Amino acid sequence: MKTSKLILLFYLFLALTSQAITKSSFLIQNVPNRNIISLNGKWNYIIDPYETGYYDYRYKPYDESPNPGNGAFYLDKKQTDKTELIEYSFDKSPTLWVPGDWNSQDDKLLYYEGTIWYRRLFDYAKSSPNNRVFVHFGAANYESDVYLNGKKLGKHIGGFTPFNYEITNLLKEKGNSLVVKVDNKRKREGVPTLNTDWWNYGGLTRDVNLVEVPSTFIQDYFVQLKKGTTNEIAGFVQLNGYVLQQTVKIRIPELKISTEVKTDSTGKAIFTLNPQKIERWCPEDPKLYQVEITCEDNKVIDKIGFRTIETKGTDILLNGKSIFLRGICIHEENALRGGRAYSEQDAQMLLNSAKELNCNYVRLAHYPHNEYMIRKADEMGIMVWEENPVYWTIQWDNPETLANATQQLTDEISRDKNRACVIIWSMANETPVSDARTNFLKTLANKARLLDNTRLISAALETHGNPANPNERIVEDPFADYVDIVNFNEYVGWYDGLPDKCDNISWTIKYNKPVMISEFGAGALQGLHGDALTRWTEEYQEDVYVRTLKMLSKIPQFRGVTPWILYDFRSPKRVLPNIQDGWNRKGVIGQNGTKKKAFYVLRKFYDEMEQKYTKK
Ligand code: GCB
Repeated sequence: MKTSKLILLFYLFLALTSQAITKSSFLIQNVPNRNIISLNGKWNYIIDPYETGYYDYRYKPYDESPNPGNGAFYLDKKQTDKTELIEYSFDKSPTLWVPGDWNSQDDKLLYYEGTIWYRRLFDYAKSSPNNRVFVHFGAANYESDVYLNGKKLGKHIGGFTPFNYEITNLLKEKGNSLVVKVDNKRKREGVPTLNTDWWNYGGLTRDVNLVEVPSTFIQDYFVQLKKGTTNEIAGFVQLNGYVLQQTVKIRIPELKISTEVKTDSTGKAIFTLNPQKIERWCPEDPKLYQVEITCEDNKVIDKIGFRTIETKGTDILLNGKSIFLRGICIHEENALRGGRAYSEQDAQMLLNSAKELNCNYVRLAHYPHNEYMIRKADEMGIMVWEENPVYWTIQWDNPETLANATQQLTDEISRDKNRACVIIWSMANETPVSDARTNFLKTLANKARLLDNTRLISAALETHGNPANPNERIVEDPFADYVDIVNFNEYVGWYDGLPDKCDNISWTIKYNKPVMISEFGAGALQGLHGDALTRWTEEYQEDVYVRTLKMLSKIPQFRGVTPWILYDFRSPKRVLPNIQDGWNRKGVIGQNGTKKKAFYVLRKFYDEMEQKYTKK
């Protein structure tokens, strides 16, 4: 093609993308390994509980008005003329650290639920004039409106998934103003909804990066073992840009294997690789291979592990071998800091604690955690359950709520589909049985299977009793028919009777599937001691652990457990003075990092289970 034609095409493409600029319709895969400039650091902020910077006095959003005037905060207006009325100033406002929740950074924001405006100024020189630039947010809780240099880039809903916008045409070399309105008000129709048992941390809670890519670039790819095979690597590559039909090369140097495929008119190509012998990823040897994907102007490198995960009858098979999942639930929180976990160090700390328990598995509750967690787990050989924030009572009949939950699930899978450690996509937690609920969850499960058929589907279900037999617990939920592993939460000994009740419980579980217990536990204030019948003592919690593990071990299909929870965590629902003080105390490790007695009970149990399963 002649250069002049190419240039024409390029400008045509630019015109098209600038029109579509308010849509964040796709995610860029593997941002950490791209050409990125971090926008982490101090951002000016304005607390705006009445959303004065967003709505005019008739409550019309400024960004729907052709002449927003001086009130719209996103315009980031400066007082240059002393007669002009401007009632805000980012320049004179304090700063918050990004990434990070706002609640733990300033006492007066601890309970704040509402809007805060963030602004960050930056200069940017592209390394090549034809390159494209995106701004990428790891997550912002819950709703965010993003503006660059006074123009709206888009709105994102959902507190735990990434989003990006192209800013190529708005970017200046000097003095860019990136403004984000973040609103963490809980909403009835939201996902999650009004009621949760965790802290509603607001803000730009994860990394913010500028990503520079060539005009046509490798936007996405999927590289995993093909379902049902042990040595066939299969997947797709997706290009984005103006020359969509290209030759793409996929190479795994250590396996001495590569292939070349042609992308179609939509920029997509599927491929397979048949290496002679793959060292498969497993907790004992979390082997990751360097994978290189190259198109004309772009090369992306990732580290990817290959393993199979499937169920057979009541067994869970990792690489064909029956396993027991020695797990623990984790919230995305650093208890020592009392705030959202967001860094590689936080991930390392949390997963180290799980390793100390001799875990080979973690349940990342109750929403997608940051990417550091997943990548660390991949490196450390810890299998992962990821969860969509469909928690307790969602508006099952609201199509917008379903669309929202589906989008969050899609983005979670999109981000983490290349991580071998992820073995389970969980659709929901403790949702009340009804037709509307089951249809909602079925739609999600179908979507997850469509996007990724290489992993297992589950959900944390509930149990019910038998009026005729107080010692019988029944697991019977129509959604259990649609999952690969039956998981349920139970609190015998804490919400349901005293610890010795565990000794007499019998479980009725009719499914011929592996069974895991996604939660059990009891509250204990670290350092509070007494007899085993005194609530909130470490001894009470210890007793619940001893008896529960005995009780669960009698279930023939028992293949794993994730007690609730690794660390104490903040929850505004937990108000008991001198005991809870705003913290859920079910951690096996306290708020100060000290292990409780139950920690050692669990550790011992896991050592025994490891022995038992290595002998198998
Ligand atoms: C549950 C929930 C979890 C709570 C926990 C508790 O069943 O799934 O989010 O924090 O119980 O402590 O009551």
